[in-house]
Amino acid sequence: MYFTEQHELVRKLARDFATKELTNEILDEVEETAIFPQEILDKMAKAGFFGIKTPREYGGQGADVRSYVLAMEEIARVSAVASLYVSSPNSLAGGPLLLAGNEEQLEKYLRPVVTGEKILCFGLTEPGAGSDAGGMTTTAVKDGDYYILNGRKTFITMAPFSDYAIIYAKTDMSKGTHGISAFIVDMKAEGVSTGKPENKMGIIGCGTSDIIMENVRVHKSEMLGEENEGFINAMKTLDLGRIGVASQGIGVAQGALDDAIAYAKERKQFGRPLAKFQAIAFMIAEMATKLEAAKQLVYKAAYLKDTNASPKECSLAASMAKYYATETCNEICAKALQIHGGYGFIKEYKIERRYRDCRVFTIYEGTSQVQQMVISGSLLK
Ligand code: COS
Repeated sequence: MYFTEQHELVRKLARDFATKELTNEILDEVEETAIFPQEILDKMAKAGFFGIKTPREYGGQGADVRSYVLAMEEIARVSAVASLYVSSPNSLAGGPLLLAGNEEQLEKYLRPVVTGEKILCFGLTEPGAGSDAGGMTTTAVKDGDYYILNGRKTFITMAPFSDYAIIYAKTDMSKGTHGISAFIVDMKAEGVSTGKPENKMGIIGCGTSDIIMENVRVHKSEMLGEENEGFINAMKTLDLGRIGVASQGIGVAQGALDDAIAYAKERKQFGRPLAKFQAIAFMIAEMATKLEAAKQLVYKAAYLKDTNASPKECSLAASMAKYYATETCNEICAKALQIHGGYGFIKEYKIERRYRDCRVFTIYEGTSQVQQMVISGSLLK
């Protein structure tokens, strides 16, 4: 309903890429080593996955949000961690630049992100400011043509190997969310360091760490957008980011449902396949129905963005999509694992990894409770 033939071609391209390149052997190795192969990243860049929505003038594909959603869904269906490498350049790295970057910044930072030559991470969260993003304490104090940044960002995806970070910092402590600005910080600049990569439950193969800034001098030309407009930049970025996480949710859930159906047809107990037991068949019916509902929410949110619906409508739809798709994904993965019985609990079966990977979907880029705040806030104004 929401897609054209062109969109279906994008889906096919992403599905073919995922099934051909993201083999079980490679994904098992990623789990063991916690390193994602550069060779696959190079192929992803070449296939255009890092700039799906980026305009062609900056090296991207110039496609729309629905194309992004379909690519994310198909890649996440095979590997959640691989889909994170697609979402980052399109969303949390590319998003703030496309929203507020000037021509020079777009050439310098966006183009190499799209080609895969550089990695840029998104530094919003702090140890004391997670859901309350506006409560950040990182400061940027003006000193001539420079700003001096001090503070600590936490849980930053890709920080351990990023070339640059978009850092949100307070430029006016008295103005709350209206006193926050965005800066592009060189991760090799004096005073920047990263914490140790976190030992995570899932999404293994994409490092996450703190970014620590001690008297880091950032030239005023590296400010992204206007002074004190950073919070709005972060929120608008997350409006798209949340559609990306929702797409990961429907992709991983589809993979889990596929696994559950295959296993239920093959595994025999009491002399017949599990699929012949109504308890299992009805579980599968419920999983499939909820997944379809989640997909419709995600596709609608993308469609609204593509058709320039009002920012409020887009924001509401993105939060509903993320909330429902990621909660549903967790439910579907738990049920798919249950259908696998004891085999679901061992690493040999893919469902074990999907179950761990999707746990973060209801947490990162705004918890389910933050989505409920956005949804209820829009309805109860
Ligand atoms: N688009 C444009 N503007 C937005 C916006 C959006 N999506 N969301 C908020 N704003 C604006 C508001 O309109 C408001 O402007 P005014 O003061 O002029 O009315 C301003 O930003 C502040 O918004 P609000 O008062 O709602 O801010 P809060 O401090 O109450 O925080 C939440 C709102 C909780 C929604 C926000 O802090 C949030 O999203 N937190 C989660 C952060 C997150 O997702 N972290 C994950 C990081 S990436 S892994």
